[in-house]
Amino acid sequence: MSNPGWSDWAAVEKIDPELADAVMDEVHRENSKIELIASENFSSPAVLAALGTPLTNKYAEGYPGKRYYGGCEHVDVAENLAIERAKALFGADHVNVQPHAGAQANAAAFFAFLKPGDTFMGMDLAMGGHLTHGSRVNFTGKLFNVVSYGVRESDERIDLDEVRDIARREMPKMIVAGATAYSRIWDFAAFRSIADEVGAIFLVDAAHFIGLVAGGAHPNPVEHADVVTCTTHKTLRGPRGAMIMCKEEHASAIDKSVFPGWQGGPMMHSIAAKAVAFKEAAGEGFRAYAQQVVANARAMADALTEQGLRIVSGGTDNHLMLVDLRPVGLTGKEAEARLDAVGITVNKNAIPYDPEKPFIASGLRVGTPAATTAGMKEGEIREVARLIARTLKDDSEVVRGEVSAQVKELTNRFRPYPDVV
Ligand code: DSN
Repeated sequence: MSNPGWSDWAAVEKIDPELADAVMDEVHRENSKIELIASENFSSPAVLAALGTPLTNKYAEGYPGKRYYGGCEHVDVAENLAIERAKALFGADHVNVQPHAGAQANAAAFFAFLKPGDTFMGMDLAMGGHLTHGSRVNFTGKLFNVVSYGVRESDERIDLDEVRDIARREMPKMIVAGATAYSRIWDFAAFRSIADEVGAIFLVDAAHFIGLVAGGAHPNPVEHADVVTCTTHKTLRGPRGAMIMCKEEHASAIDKSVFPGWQGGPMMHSIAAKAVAFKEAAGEGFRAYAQQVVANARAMADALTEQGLRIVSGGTDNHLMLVDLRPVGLTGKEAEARLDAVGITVNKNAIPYDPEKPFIASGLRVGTPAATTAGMKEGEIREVARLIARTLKDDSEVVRGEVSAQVKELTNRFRPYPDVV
């Protein structure tokens, strides 16, 4: 069956032209701008096709073989494929593929081990952590007693002695490693030994770098942590969603915490698309992709440094970097808007010890997963870095025009959906 009736874009255009326009405008935006938001990527046609299937129709509360609804025999196959593929890809004892998003995965994982009022330790949002690692405005900061670690001011890297000192003093029940804006490799073994010393559960939020793990371009946290949460749509290039991997001894607590603890019916269409993404990630092409993401990030960091910008911690080991804009006298907010105007998409981001408020910020976060999917290699990435630097240093109309033209030339050659014109 090559052209199933449900996958009919023309029907959307006919029934809802307003919505169809918005979707196509977004596809054109993705095709015509250079995408450098570190948490974004372009999923494959196979992942997109699996998302748009009638599996969205099915209620399947529970788990394969133990559902609260009839008629689950086929969605059971889809969920088991996703589970078994993720287990093989990451060497996990147990995988739950139902979390709708990273924050829900973290909520379920936290509540598998913590009660309100318990102490946990995570990386400060202002230093690169995630909202769900204990920010005051997030449920984690409201319900738990949070103790945070950051990075050293001198080299902007995690100080494991400080992490150990805080852990010994505060005796957290859980220690969380992982971030949204940290460009260095985590020493998972050291975190594991600190967690063991104080009797804490060790959780790694691998949302950002999990695709690099799948492609062999980053150490695997599953070998060290009790629990690993991650999203499936960032470096892993799957559908928007998440999953939790854990040691067998925690399997029942994690499953119960996801359902019925935090979620109702799983999104079976999304789980099917996760299965497709895991199959893609197990292939040789994905290994090459992951290595290229890291090579491109290094090329970007080096080229931006040559242009006089400062990269936080002096460089990157993964798919992203933080750029300190103070040498060019711009805030993150100004730089984000200026780059957007020439067709380069990034996000403003606080840098460690940032004097600005987060909504203004002194930095930009720059990542290479999406541009690498679009086909860019080191040569093009260095060219993009030069365009970024030129735009940040000179706000003239002439420069804006020249850079926009060069962006257009690049996106004509490197775009995620070349068949859409
Ligand atoms: N919002 C994601 C990011 O941009 O890193 C994390 O959840």
